[in-house]
Amino acid sequence: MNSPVTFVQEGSIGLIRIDNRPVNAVSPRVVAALEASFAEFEERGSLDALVIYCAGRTFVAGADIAWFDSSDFNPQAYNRLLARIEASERPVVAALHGTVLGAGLELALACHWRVAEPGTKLGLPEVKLGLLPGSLGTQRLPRLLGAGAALGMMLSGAMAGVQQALQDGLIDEVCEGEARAAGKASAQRLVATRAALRRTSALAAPVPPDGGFAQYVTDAARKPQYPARVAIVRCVEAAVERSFMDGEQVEAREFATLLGSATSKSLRHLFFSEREAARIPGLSDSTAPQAVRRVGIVGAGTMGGGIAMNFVNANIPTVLLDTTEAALQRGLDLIRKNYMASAAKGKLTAEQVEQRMGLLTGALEYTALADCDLIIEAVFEDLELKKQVCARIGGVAKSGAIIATNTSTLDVNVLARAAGRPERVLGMHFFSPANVMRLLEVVRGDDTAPEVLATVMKLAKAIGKTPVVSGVCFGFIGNRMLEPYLREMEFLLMEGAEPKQIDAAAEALGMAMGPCRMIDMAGVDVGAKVVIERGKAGELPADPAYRAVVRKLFELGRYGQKTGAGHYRYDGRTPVHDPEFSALARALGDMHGVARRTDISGEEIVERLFYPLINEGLRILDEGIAYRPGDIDVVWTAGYGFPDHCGGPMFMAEQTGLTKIAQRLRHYARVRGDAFGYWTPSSLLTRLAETGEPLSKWTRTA
Ligand code: T1G
Repeated sequence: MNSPVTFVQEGSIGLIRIDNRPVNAVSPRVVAALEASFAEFEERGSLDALVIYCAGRTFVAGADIAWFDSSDFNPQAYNRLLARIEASERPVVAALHGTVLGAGLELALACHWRVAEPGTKLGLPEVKLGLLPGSLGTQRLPRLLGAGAALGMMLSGAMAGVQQALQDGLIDEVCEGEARAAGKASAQRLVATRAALRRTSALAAPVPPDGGFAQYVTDAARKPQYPARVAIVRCVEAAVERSFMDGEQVEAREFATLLGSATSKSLRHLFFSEREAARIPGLSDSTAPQAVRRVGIVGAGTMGGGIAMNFVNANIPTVLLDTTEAALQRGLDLIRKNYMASAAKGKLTAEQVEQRMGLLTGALEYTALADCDLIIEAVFEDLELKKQVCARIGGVAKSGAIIATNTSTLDVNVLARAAGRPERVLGMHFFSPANVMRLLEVVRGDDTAPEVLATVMKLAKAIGKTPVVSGVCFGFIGNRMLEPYLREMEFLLMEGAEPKQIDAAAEALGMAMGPCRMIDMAGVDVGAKVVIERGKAGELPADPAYRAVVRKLFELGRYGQKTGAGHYRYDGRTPVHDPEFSALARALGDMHGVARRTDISGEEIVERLFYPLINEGLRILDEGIAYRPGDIDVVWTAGYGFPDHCGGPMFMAEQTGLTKIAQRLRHYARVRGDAFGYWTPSSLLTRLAETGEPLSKWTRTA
């Protein structure tokens, strides 16, 4: 196997080339090979300088995240090598391109000169993994930028462009051509001018942030589930107040603690799960995604408009169709209004607004869709209407076009058949607001062709979405797991728990919003209609108490925020306890024979909300609706506000212990009865609990 690092000499300049695709991540092999190459430079005393550069798409984009979970992970060898590079008596130049991140930027900081290609981005994003820069970034960056700017960069994990980096002193030069050649020229110039070597670790003690660190610590401590933030502040404090060597000890200690933290393990799990979710099992490499140069959206409502914005933002010409001039104009006006709001916040320029609006074409006739490569229907959630729309799209779409439905509850196979070409049809379930929410459930129909799936998965990433493939079932992955979550919320309400108590328990776990507030915000009517339709279709448990609360609220016109009352009364958007609702919930409980209780604990609420949700997720895996547990975790963290510091419901289930979850489900079956199977452990849960096989290693065999 070729070495990931090679050394060559060109004239009096040594060059070290790192080539560890895809992103030149630092692994044990890279460290060892880098050490050997640097030793070769050190031994060749005749050389005047050294350039370190990377092959492929980017300079080192960080340490290999997978390495952190191995027993031999230790950044100390890499850190010692960085110290040797910095201590070199001859100039060492970092020649940068792509995304210079984490251990990659830390390598550059140990060099004496940094030259970057235009378009290069630089950052220390470790905080997004629940970590901190563990190769002296917390000590060198403040010495280069000052503590305030360094804290800004490390606490946000944001990347800086080359102009910002040049202005801040993070890099020394932006080159015209390739970094490698520019690096050599810079090295020759440093030698020719006998420039003094700037060792970052020896720079003057960095300036503390205005007002010191107290406010940074206060702000960072606001989210105790993310301990890396306080740790970063502590390390920068050490960089300001103590010697480099002392600061190095502080960083090493804080890094080691974070590496073993639940939060970091969760965030690292999600990092790989999001990328794994984009891979479709069994799809041969020869299945080439097709080009999507023009998109059509049918339905200019809130969803259709939001969906259209995703494509326009990605510079893809988009046709937005509705059946009346008024509806179409409303849709176009709403899109413009959204862009103007972004411009008002400085996120877009006026020119960019016009450029995006210029990519949008309004249409009233389906024939306007004839040259679209992808056509998405986003009309009202009604089966007959969607079938008609799919049929009309199928009647005009060019051969090879992909047809997608944005349905969140209807059977994609039925709509695929209505389109007349089921192999070209799949679901693209966007989440509202569609131009904001990252998650996209890509629903593969029974007949969806592999290249259609591959095309949409690739397109999803191009428009900044996080795609997850789901099979066809009610609610796909997310909404299907939401059902038992909301079912138990309602039973708890009928037993006497208050909305605030339930929401507080869910939010204490880390949910962005408790279930009662979430339903009030999404609209009680939206959920109620689905429950009523499913009831009519005989798809609900034969339990008259099932989702009795949402149906009653709908009947009373209490739709939530939009009508000023739902589970709460609303003062604007502020939820206020509403005794009327409490009385209503208790009356429903009495009517359905639900025993009233006053001993409902937060722990019980969490178990009853999340264990049935997890149980349903295991059914979804067992049925092949989702490919992997990590896919389900991505759905819930990217689309439902599940706390990423818990890694997602499946990751949390593994940390909790499947045996315990199975036991608690059986406990509730005993104390609450299980006439409708609400508490029956799924067969996969039972199997894994019995065998002890880790969920994270589970793959579907059948
Ligand atoms: N380790 C391992 N694999 C990585 C990786 C990494 N750091 N970064 C990317 N990959 C893989 C990724 O899994 C995918 O693999 C492929 O590269 C393309 O990635 C000691 C402790 C660089 C901006 O946090 O932000 O250094 O799926 O699909 O959208 O202080 O990847 O193809 O098999 O994301 O163009 C710090 C994480 C680490 C950067 C490219 N660095 N990566 O985005 O492609 S901790 C990071 C990213 C550290 C030191 C500390 C992005 C990217 P596959 P991709 P992309």
